[in-house]
Parts: sequence; structure tokens; C-alpha cells
Amino acid sequence: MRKKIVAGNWKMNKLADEAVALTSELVNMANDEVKGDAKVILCPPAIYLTTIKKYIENSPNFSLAAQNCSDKVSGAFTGEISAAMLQSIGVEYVLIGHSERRQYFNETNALLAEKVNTALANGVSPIFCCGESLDQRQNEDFIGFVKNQLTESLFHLSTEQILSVVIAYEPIWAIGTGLTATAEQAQDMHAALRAHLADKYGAAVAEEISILYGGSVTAASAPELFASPDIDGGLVGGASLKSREFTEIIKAR
Ligand code: G2H
Repeated sequence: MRKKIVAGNWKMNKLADEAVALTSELVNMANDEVKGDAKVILCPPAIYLTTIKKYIENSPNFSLAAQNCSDKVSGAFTGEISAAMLQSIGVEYVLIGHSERRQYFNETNALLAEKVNTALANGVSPIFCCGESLDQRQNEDFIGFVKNQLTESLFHLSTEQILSVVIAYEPIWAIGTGLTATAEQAQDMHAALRAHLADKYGAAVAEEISILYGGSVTAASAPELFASPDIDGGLVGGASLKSREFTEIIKAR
């Protein structure tokens, strides 16, 4: 049975005291809701990871993700954070290939394949983000475009390695815009991506891989999205900054 995951991507938001307050509120409100195979992953700015780790210590279903890591192992790369560093402070996941990284930092599928490799080599599970722009959705084979993101950044992995990857489908046109994909649009893409994984790794492996939906998920839209058979939870941005709403989303999983 694949995991149900609700991840909160704080992006570049919250000052130190606000980050602690949000985490404490979440742990208090959501702890009882996160049982069994369910998982909540907090993705704060990297500077807060060590502090927040302490606040989730007694909440075994809460984990941490960094929002990015370097494709390099170590050395003279000022400002970068390696996957080994993340592993050394107990971070279990890392977002790789968020559309904001692709757009503002020119991250390509080939570079992301390197990041995936270094994360896995250090025991950190990638949450691999993919998704099409509005222009691509209107003018191109947009399902083929997203499938190709998986092919180019993930399909060199072994079966054992792909089983450590979580996929997050985030249509760019739905990110931070208030435009959520309909449950049907999201389910169609998730099913296509699972079929693509099955073509490469076999159906049994594809069934084990969690595919999250991201893009303006709210407490109102989460229940229908998460009820879809191939949607295994969400990667939530704006709504993860509000403890009450994020708790409602966790409950919807
Ligand atoms: C997509 C999502 C979280 P939001 O970027 O990764 O953000 O929910 O604000 O659209």
C-alpha cells in the first residue's frame, strides 16, 4: 500500500519565530490525525530545518524535506547545500525540480537527474516535481511533456531507487494562482504518469509510488482531489502556511 502524504512547501516564507509557532501549532492540531501509513512532510526554508526537527521529534509521522539541494557532492560551491548535509541533520526528503526552480534558476531535466542521484546516494528521498505550463496545456501534447520530465530525470534509476522517489504533479498554471486543476484533470495526469512508470518498471512497482498533486490546494479542494484513485496526497504551498487550513488538508487525505 503506497503512502498517503501531505507535504507543506513553505517556499521563502516565515521568519524564525513564525516558523516555530507554525510547527508547534501543526504538531498540536494534526498529531492525532496522522496515523498508520499517513505522513506529513514539512518543507521549510533550509535555515530552519535543524530547529524544526526538534519540534517534530515526538511526532513519528512528521518528516522534513529541504526545498532544494545541490547536484554537487561537496567543495567550493558557495551558498549550496549538499544532500549529505541534509542527511547529516536527519532530513529524509528533498524537493527536486519544483517549477519555480526550473523557471527562476534554469534547472533542466539533466541537472535534476544529477540532483536525484546525489539525494539517493545519501539516503534522502527525492520528491520529484513535474508539470506543464498553460501554453503547453493548450498547444502541445502536455501529457507527453510531463512524461518526458520523468523519463529524462528519473528513468535511469534502478527499481530499488525509483521506489524511494515520491512524484509531485504540479501544473504550473495552477501554482499560486488560485486555479486548482479539477480532480478529473489531475486524476487523468496521475493515471498517465503511473502508466508511464508501469511501462518502465512494471505495474507492481508503479502501484507503490506515491504521486502527489500540487497547485493551489486548499481545505475546500483537497477532499475531492485526494479521493481520486491515483492521487496519493498533496504538495501544498500557500495553504500550508496557515495551521488550521493545513490541518484540514491533512484530515482530507
Ligand atoms: C505549488 C504549490 C506547492 P501553491 O508550487 O508546491 O504551491 O499551493 O501555493 O500553489
